[in-house]
Amino acid sequence: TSPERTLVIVKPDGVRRGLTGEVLRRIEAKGYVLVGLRMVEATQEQLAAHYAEHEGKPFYGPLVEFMSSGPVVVALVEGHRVVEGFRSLAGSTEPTASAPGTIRGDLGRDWGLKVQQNIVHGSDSAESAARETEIWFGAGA
Ligand code: YYY
Ligand code: MG
Repeated sequence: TSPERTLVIVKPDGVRRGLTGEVLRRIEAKGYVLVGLRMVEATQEQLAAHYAEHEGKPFYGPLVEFMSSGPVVVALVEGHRVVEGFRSLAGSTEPTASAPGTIRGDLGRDWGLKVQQNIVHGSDSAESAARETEIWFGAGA
């Protein structure tokens, strides 16, 4: 079987704060391989598809607005158990509660806003990764 892949997004807060290189550095330092990389202004269609599971939740509107607030950097990352591995590198959803050593724990904090600006997204399963890869890189990536 081919190595597992995950879909990583450096969110607008991460790009604005100049943390894109730091996030990619941590991915590469862990030994994962970047197999796709692009900077984009996310469309409403991409965000609606990407966050379909959260539609109707109180943070959904602020989340889509935040994700549209500037460019994002989308990376396709490959490696054995990389889905679980990148979630571990990223830390938990709330930056304040994320363990030091993780991206969100080291670099993120709670800003008292309606939505967690937590620097990165990482797919939560191989199935999600395949679905998200098509959204951001198109079919056949
Ligand atoms: O996978 P992960 O990003 O850690 O969290 P999800 O539960 O998938 O939520 C996606 C995204 O939504 C999260 O990164 C921040 C935001 N969010 C929020 O602002 N407040 C919540 N209570 C839950 C999620
Ligand atoms: Mg998620």
